[in-house]
Amino acid sequence: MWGRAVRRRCPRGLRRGREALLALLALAGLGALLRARSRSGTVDPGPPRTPLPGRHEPVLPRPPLPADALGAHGEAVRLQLQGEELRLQEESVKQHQINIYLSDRISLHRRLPERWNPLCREVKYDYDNLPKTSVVIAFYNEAWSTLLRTVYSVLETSPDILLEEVILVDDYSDREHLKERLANELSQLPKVRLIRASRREGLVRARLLGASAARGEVLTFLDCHCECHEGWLEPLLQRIHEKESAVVCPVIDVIDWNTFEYLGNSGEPQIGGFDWRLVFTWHVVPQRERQSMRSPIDVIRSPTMAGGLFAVSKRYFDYLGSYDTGMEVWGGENLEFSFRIWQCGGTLETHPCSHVGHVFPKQAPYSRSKALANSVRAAEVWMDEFKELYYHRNPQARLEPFGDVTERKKLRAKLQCKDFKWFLDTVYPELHVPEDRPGFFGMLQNRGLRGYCLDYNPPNENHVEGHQVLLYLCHGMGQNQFFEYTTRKEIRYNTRQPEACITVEDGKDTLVMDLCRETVPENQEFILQEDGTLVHKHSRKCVEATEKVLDNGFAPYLRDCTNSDNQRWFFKERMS
Ligand code: LR7
Ligand code: MN
Repeated sequence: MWGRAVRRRCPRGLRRGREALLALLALAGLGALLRARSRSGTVDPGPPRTPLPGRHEPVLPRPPLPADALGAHGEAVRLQLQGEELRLQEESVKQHQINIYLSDRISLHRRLPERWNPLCREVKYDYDNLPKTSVVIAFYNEAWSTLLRTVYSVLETSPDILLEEVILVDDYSDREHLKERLANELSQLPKVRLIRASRREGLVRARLLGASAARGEVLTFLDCHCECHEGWLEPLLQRIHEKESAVVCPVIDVIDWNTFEYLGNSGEPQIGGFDWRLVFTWHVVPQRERQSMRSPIDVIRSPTMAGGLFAVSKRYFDYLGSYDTGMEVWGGENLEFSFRIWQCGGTLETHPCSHVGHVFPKQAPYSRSKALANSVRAAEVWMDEFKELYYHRNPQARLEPFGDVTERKKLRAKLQCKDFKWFLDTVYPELHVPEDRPGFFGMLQNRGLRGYCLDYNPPNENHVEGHQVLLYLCHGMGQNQFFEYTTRKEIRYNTRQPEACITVEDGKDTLVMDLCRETVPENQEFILQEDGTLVHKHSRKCVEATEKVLDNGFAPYLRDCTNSDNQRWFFKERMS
């Protein structure tokens, strides 16, 4: 069974039960910090750890940290602040969407706790034969401590023998601390180079600037707010050594934007997918993939990647056409590259033994409006007729100017890449492919309550089911008002993953969402008649637009069939 995507953008209420305990711990940590300061000079290398057997020395050793350094082992920190300090913390969150006030107080050399499958410890690597890598990190206006922590973590976890260099690409940042001060700081570090863009390039062209300067055989891309786990690099390089056309991602662990807690997990990693709005999604590993793995620490094939963290042979990257340089700022390049890898003969994989933490910001710290045009470019070049499914669910996309993609189409022809149908059938068979029959998808409008459409707005992006379906003024933008009536007689809400179907629980009269099933349960079956009457098969009642109980909005309810216009519905693809 294709399981539910797990929410990565750290949910606020996720660990509410532990809140009190954590607050206490943070208090204790602060107290301890004060004590540590007064006992000046006390240092402690942290909890004893057996070194990884047979591993090579990193570029830089980790300096010992004060015994009570904040968050030194990836635990959550909550500073108890007041007045000016509290204001500064809030300001840092406003500016970076990350609690940089706290980050600045956490060591740049902290060591994350071991959170991988214990089998990973035992793996022996073929160091003498592994290719060397250039680590490329593009950044735009990143805070000092998150950027430097990324750099140090690479140097302190990557075996010297495998790391060619770290290339930082400044994508035309305008913050003062990233100018001379950064150049000076980095010039003290071994193997680190700094390249600056002369205008804002966006992450695609910024990464390519780095790639073109790279001397390593393998390119390893990272975001600029990452922390590498011990042993993260070997598995990536080993895999590319075995198979040059493998593009390999580490497991991306969450670092909380507010507490800097490392939420690494030694369980089975998740793989990437997408929904028909072309939004990236996470999934549990499907059974078929698990069965083909030779061990729990074998690579896991993944239909798509999140985008920021992966290793690829430089030669293979160039062969594949590197990136689409017509993509601006942020977004879309991850799906475009994923489709291209698979369709043009490569494989995209996640290695369970390679873990890298990533700070997921509270919300986007800069405008991401270019993502739409970027996604359209990906759809136009790689999705064939399936791009229509995307346009149906995102009508704005059809109007978006996306520039010229002839070169990319030529590349696809030159490499004789497979079509999107092959990709869906072979690489991502779990994704439901909508039928989108004319007249049976889009907004579901009511005839009596004019201008109102079925609308579903789940409070949590990755927990699609469970809430009531309502009625709002039709907006024609797809998304929450997009439904598909299938030949199986379901009303599917399939802009998101996992897909949800409208259902009515026994004895109830409200329409709610539940997961769609392999065989359609009776309470998810609706008959849309030619006159627009929408009959719930199990209860034999009609869906009627009515005023919402206990509220002044509107919602659909099951009522005895009366032939009124409020019981008639019709699909409309767009406003007109
Ligand atoms: O104009 C820009 N120039 C840049 O150099 C915009 C961004 N960047 C840099 C930026 O400083 C960062 O280092 O590019 C990197 C990625 O930008 P983020 O961190 O703002 O992106 P993100 O982590 O929110 O987004 C994910 O999706 C993006 C789609 O374009 C990229 O592929 C990111 O690399 C990717 N991040 C990850 O995969 C980490 C895990 C996130 C998830 C899921
Ligand atoms: Mn990022």
